[in-house]
Amino acid sequence: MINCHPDFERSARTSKGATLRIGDLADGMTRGVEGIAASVSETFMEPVVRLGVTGLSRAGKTVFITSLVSNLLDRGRMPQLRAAASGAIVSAYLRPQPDNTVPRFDYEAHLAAMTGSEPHWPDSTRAVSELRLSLKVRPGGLGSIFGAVTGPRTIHVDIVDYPGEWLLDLALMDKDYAEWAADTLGRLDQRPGSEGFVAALGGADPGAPFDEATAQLLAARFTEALNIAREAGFSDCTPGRFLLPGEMAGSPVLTFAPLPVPGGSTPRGSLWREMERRYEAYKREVVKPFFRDHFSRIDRQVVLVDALGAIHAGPRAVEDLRRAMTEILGAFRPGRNAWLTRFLMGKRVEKILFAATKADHLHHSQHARLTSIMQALMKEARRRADFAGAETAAMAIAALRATVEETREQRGESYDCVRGTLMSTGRQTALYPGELPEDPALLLEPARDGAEDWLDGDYQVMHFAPARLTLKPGEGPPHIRLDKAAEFLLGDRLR
Ligand SMILES: Nc1nc2c(ncn2[C@@H]2O[C@H](COP(=O)(O)OP(=O)(O)OP(=O)(O)O)[C@@H](O)[C@H]2O)c(=O)[nH]1
Ligand SMILES: [Mg+2]
Repeated sequence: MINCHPDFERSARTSKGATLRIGDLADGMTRGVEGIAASVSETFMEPVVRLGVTGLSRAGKTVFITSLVSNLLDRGRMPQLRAAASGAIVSAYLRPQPDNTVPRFDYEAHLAAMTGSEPHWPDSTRAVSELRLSLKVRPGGLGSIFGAVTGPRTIHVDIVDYPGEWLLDLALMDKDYAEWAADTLGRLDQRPGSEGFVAALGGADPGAPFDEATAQLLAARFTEALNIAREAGFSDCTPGRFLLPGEMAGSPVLTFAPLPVPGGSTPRGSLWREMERRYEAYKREVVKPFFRDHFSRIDRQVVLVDALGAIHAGPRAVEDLRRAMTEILGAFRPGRNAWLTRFLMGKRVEKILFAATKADHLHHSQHARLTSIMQALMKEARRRADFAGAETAAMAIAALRATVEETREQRGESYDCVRGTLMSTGRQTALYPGELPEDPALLLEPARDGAEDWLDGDYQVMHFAPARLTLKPGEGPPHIRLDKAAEFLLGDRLR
């Protein structure tokens, strides 16, 4: 199935209910006022499309946004974006974003990293950020009579980058502390890295009086376990802020861990009760505000998925990814829960693109297979979540193409390789990445059945450095199908 031919240099194995409470009402009212303000500015002024970009950590969000913006500013490599090809987009420029308290997406620094004289991947980003790209569009394109009469209009695209882990936290809203703790503890032995947490659990009595030192030790070991599982390729590593604490690091909302219900009772003042209180505070003070302030305002969404990374990590990681994707896409189901419905006030995401990133790790002859895997993962999610009219699509893309293709002959057989600069050695190397199965079920079924390893072989993880570029005027960085992704996400608003 997924074999790596031994004759080619292998890459380094760096593995890897509905009760309405006063608080809900108040939240809903705040959102209401904001919602009205937003639609007024849209009606009387210039239209705004809010594009959410999410994905689990290292999925490729920063590279995607940087390359998308650069390729919208200089549209020479965007033939599949119809408004770019027809000349309907007259100009594009960056403008100050509307949200004053959200960090600006550091476009210039990320672009300099990717396209400088010593190109390197941008640093990991750990929080929500935003960038406004404004496009002057002539309806109908160049030479259109309509366009000539009405003149170009301006459309603002507000791009919001936020961690997919924060969407996964939505599942916590449906669970009380005892349920969440039981689920999380039940998963520990399926994952690497939980030994330290299990040892700390062994030394703690959930029914004993609360003390801060024990809480901190348990939270630290639990966080460590989540980070190791994430590194090993597991997707659902909630609560999301434990991986990405930002300025909340060390605060009580992030100093809890799952504990078994103590035998008999959960006395007042016990460790268990305080952990329960902090878990509920996390839901109320961390999860809800994100959905109210950011999620509820998104019009279009792209969910980036490092499917190849999970396949490299093995069947358990693929099964975990499948579940995480179902959860993530479940957040977009209208009526997902009562408080979220109130935040949304009838608004819904109009389009959802589910994109496998880093497709430049594969020869194009395998891209259709990667797309099929994404479609199969999305179909799973669809079975559970009716997106109520939202248009959905699955694609395989590379936001920044770091490889070139090369077919090599070896003992009478030809192999479709990719060539690039390996991060580990700094050397130009051609690699045969192995072959994805034509039928995605050959990956998803063993994963679901709990297989530990791929039966027929292995799939090699590879890390290429970005290539040194000499960009011609009017051209953005090289990519694979970024124009098609942009057409799906924004095309209808640019005509
Ligand atoms: N070859 C290749 N690698 C990519 C591409 N996009 C991302 N990567 C790799 O994936 C890594 C993560 O990309 P980022 O864009 O930083 O991912 P992210 O989702 O923003 O990650 P966090 O900020 O840590 O959540 C990069 O450092 C690259 O190694 C791509 O188009 N091609
Ligand atoms: Mg990032």
